[in-house]
Amino acid sequence: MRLSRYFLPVLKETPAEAQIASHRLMLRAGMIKQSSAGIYSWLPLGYKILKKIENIVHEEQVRAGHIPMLMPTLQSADLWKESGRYDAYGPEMLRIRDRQDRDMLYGPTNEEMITDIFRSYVRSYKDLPLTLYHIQWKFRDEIRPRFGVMRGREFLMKDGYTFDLTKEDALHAYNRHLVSYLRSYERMGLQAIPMRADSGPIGGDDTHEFLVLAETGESEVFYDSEITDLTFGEREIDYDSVEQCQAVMEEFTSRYARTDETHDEAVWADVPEDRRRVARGIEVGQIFYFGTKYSEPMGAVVQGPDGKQVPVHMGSHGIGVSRLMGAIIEANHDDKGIIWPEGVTPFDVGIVNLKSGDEEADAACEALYASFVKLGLDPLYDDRNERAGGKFATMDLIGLPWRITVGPRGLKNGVVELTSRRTGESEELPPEEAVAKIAAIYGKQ
Ligand code: P5A
Repeated sequence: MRLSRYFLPVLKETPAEAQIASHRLMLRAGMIKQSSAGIYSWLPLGYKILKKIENIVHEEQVRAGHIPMLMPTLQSADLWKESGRYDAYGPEMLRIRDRQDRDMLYGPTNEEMITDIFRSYVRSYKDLPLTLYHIQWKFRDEIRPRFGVMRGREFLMKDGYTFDLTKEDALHAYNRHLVSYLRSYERMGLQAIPMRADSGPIGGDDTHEFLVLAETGESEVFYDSEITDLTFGEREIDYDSVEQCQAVMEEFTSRYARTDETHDEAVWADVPEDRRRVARGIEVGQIFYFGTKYSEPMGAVVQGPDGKQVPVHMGSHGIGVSRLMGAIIEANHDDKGIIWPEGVTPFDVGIVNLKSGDEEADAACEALYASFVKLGLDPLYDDRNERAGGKFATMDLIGLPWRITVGPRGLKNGVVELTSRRTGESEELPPEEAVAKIAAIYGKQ
């Protein structure tokens, strides 16, 4: 993309309404525009990153054997009356009446709708296990929407639903989700710690939230510092293996890590004092096992091996896709702007032309641009007729991990400058070598 042809409405001033860095930076970098409280338009740059995050989530869900689909945003109230949650959900639910006077709602989650789909088609235990998921907009009329996309009213969620014959199988599905979530967050450059949590309006006994540590997080968390040494890394996991998924689950959840809702002073006292940490965190996902809470009242039953009809054991598992963007920025920024991890960067590399209009500089930039495109990479070329300072400020603000600076002086010596956004370190090298280096970073040799 050439910046002169893109739509990147960056703001020079710091927006007064934004209280935390990620919100400020998303507005300044022209990624989002508020349309009403807690509801945002995703401008091209923000949209591009949202799609990247979504894509990682999709890839990791499919890798775990889960099946993508899409349910509507608007739901009939009837299903929620069946499960008993229509009244229980309270004022967070946006209730709508259509022209036929039917009660509708904008879905805050989809347990009821998926249970209805399941009961319409699945009859036998032989069709289990089954995990269906979608990535769809949700609406929750939050009393205090704030911090930009972090606590929105309309937000994008990945929600997956598991159907199993037994509790044991459902707990394997739970563990499988935990593994797939650890992988997903790490690919986004985040450490998200599973913590024992409260199940709130979704229900059930077993639930973990995934928290990214950040001073601006809304949740207070208590954890054993040993937990932050754990990484999932490059391990290959067989998602069908109960033992392997359970081993990961145990490794990542055996140490003390809880949100304030489940914090227990008596158990906390057993953690060695020098390892006790109290901090704040951003909840970027939550997994639930709730047994037959929905399948029983809604009649989601299958014929078991003994011929008897039994309600299925269910779980639901969510990732806050749009919230993740805020969380990634909270964990990756400095006073100049955002620093995208390579896994979610909107463009792979920025090209800054120090002297647009200079024949040699223009030609060198074009050649770099063409080389990247040929390699299947996605460069952003700042070809605008602006002063160098402004171009650097924009690049730093939008936070591409790598920048190549091209100017007449360097070109005389046959070199361009390659700069890491994260470390600020630069090196001069011939253009082909800069391209090779970037290609290697993104695995595109
Ligand atoms: C799990 C999937 C559920 O709704 N039902 C389907 C279960 N869980 S949850 O914890 O309530 O939400 C899942 C994740 O969605 C994000 N989230 C939000 N993001 C932005 N703005 C909001 N107002 C908001 N509310 C929830 C969180 O990341 C949460 O973990």
